[in-house]
Amino acid sequence: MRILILGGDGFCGWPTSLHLSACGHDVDIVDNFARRDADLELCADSLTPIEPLEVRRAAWYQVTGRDIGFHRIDVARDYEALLALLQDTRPDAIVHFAEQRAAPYSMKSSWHKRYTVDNNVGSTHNLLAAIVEAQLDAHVVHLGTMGVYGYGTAGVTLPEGYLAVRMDAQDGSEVEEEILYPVNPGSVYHMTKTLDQLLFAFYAKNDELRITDLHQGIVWGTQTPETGLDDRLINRFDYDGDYGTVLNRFLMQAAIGYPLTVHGTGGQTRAFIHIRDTVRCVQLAVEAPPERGERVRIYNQMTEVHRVIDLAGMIARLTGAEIDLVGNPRKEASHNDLLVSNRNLLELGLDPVTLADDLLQEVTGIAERFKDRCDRERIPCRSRWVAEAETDRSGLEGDARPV
Ligand code: NAD
Ligand code: USQ
Repeated sequence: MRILILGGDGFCGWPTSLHLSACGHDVDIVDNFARRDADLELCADSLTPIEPLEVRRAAWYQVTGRDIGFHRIDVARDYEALLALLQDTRPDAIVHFAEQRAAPYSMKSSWHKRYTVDNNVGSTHNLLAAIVEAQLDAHVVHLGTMGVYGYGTAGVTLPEGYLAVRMDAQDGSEVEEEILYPVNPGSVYHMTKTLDQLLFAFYAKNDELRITDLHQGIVWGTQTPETGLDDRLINRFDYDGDYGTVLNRFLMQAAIGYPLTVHGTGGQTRAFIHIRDTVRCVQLAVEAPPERGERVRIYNQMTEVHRVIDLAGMIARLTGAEIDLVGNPRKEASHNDLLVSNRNLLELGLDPVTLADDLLQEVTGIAERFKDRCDRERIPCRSRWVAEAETDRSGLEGDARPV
């Protein structure tokens, strides 16, 4: 298959590009390096030393003899370039990772809120409109989030995207319908993913676009079999207070002897998946496309559910790290239950990597190896969901990214 990977230079996109290329597909990456720019803005860097994309692509060619194409396009803003690329390459599938994905980053200031909405909703809508204009029958595989559902399931197992509801009709009969599961986003970032869902539902209905939306949990781990082939292919590892996600942050904190930063009581329960399973799930979804005219397929892309405090406990037991219960910068429930169905991907053949299999190897393999690259100043989460004081707006006017 010919596959475009939008956002193919990112944490999930890069290993997915390599994996799909290794599976024999013809892969082209589209990226505007917004994520690398955010590192500069935040004075943060990946714990792992990631190479420029040109070096990554050359290394992949050297190691495997396989070429991965690249097109520098801002999917949210360069509509004409995106359209021309679709018309030119006519891909069979398009994997869409090209969004601003950090909840804390999306809550930093009004600039970051507006950027996240414009970028994410703009990217998704440009892609859908361009597919229609190019008269293309490409299957769109989008990376969504478990966070569209919210995390309070009141003892109910979260279904995969749709909820069966019964309503009373005027004639006294009962009508049953399946609707999109009611959304309950917890950040501006998560809200953009709920807006994406509506765009997908409309274009699947109106234009019969073939779309799979993967509601992914928190991704942990770093390497995949392909990124491990050569140091120049290494994947990024975010640990800073904006982009670092909880489990990878704890792994790195344990490696450098920094007390594990549990927000509040740590009763927050979330869904997790290892990066090796992310790339495999995307492959499974790409290779099993829906029919034209089908409603959007929604899969819950997660493999395990854990409370934050339990994760901290597990890592503390493995490494002797201390646990620090810090004030929660977010507006979120202090504890919740979470039950999730992930039957669809299991039925397609997913065989999950579990924390029990891989946690220690991840601490010693990556966090320990690169711990000297860590800047401790970047660890605290400084982005607040609700402003404590008036936001400093200096330098945030217009479209310029704050520096
Ligand atoms: P990332 O920030 O590492 O990668 C995103 C990539 O998209 C970056 O390379 C960035 O430069 C690019 N990009 C952003 N806006 C773009 C635009 N307008 N035009 C072109 N390129 C653009 O993020 P990630 O962790 O790889 O996440 C990828 C996707 O998966 C996101 O949509 C995210 O919401 C979703 N997801 C991630 C996680 C996670 O834990 N990392 C969990 C669930 C869902
Ligand atoms: N948390 C801590 N300590 C930390 C960091 C986070 O206790 O040092 C807590 C947070 O308060 C939150 C939970 O851990 O309760 C998860 O936070 P996170 O930063 O690991 O994940 P989140 O903000 O939800 O976002 C990440 C990805 C996002 C993806 C989402 C999937 O950045 O792209 O959509 O996970 S999900 O959480 O399932 O919605």
